[in-house]
Amino acid sequence: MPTELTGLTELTGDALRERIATELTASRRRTHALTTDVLDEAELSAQHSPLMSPLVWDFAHVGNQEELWLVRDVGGREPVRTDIDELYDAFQHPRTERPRLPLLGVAEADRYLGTVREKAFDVLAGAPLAGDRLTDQGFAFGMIAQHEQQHCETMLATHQLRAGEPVLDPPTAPVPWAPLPAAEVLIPAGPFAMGTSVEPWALDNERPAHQAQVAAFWLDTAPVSAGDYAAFIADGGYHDPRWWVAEGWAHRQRAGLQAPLFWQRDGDRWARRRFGRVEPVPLDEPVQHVSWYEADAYARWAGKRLPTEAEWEKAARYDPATGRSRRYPWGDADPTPELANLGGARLRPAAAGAYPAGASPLGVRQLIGDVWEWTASDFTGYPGFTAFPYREYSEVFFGPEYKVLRGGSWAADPVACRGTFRNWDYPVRRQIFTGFRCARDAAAGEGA
Ligand code: AVJ
Ligand code: FE
Repeated sequence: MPTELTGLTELTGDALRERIATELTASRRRTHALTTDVLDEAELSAQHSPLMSPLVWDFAHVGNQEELWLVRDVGGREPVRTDIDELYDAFQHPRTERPRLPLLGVAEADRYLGTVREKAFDVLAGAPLAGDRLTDQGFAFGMIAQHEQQHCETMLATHQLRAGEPVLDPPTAPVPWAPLPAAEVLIPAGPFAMGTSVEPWALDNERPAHQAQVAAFWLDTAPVSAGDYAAFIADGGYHDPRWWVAEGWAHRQRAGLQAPLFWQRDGDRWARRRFGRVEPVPLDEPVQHVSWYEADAYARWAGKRLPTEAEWEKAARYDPATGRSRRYPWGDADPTPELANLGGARLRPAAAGAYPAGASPLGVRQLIGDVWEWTASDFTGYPGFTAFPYREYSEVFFGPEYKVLRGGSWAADPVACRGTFRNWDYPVRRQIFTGFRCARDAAAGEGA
């Protein structure tokens, strides 16, 4: 029977409280860096795309979720204010409607976030860190830190859609890189432990650990590059219905898709707009801003297919030497800047082939960080799934309308990214930081 990780060191007591405080503080620093530090009231209140909320909505929403779960639920404290709960409930108002809501102004929202945070820290000082699912190892605090970081990634997608002068400045320090030993890696057949029952801050849809079976398959060593994707375009890929599933072809025609979002022709080359600057598309970088339909069409053109979610996770976590599933491709240790491109500062993926130290035991690179990877799978609950702590985090999205994305992008924070983490979106979506890699069946006798 395949097993899950055992190498995790559990934090307890003051060390855990300190870790929680660090994560909460880091997420708030990032929230401010994407809002009040760089944009004025008008820009923060504007809707930069009908797909996105005004940034002031995300800003107050993260504070409201913190109030609901940490101040009221875990802390049992008096509400800070209940009159705004409805405004910041994502299920009450679709994103298109949010700019017309009587939202808090920036200064008032900032004060609200500060008041809630002060109370949350007060709750943290005395909260039980064990006893039930919400308190065990500080789960609710971990959930709220992840929630804020997830909204920071969403806010970066809004920044990318925003027209106007650039306001974000990335560092340019080089990243570790080494040539790929081979273009594909053979993943052997057999069962492995998928999902988790022991990762303290894993969300409901990652649970429980269960045995999954995959046949032997080949997986691309690195995500598909912009250069490879440009070859698909040059070969007429957007004009050949053979490569597209029926709904994808209909969508490609209706939406007039010609290339990834943010790409434009520049003579015989491709340029892209990235956070307000136009630059040549770096051909060695993983392609970004493609829909599931485009990824699926590319894979068929290449004589391949998208990996299933189980295939992706086996490639990312399975250690053939021990039979154990790891937390990350490189092992059980938390991500570092040498292992993966996470955290959002770089504003771009690293070249395909980067982070050799972050490779999986079988040698697959960049499974964590750089780009979210579309998988072939619909978003569903694992066997034994129970919604926790609220159905609207995951369960209401289960079904065939959503495709699963894995691995986290350069914009995902380490606290919201791990080998078991599952993201999902509609197959037409391209504003998120998404790419993909391809898989293909192994021949009889290969990897058996
Ligand atoms: C997991 C990224 C799909 O943004 O809709 C944020 C995360 N859930 N607030 C989303 C989330 C509630 C979610 N995704
Ligand atoms: Fe949210």
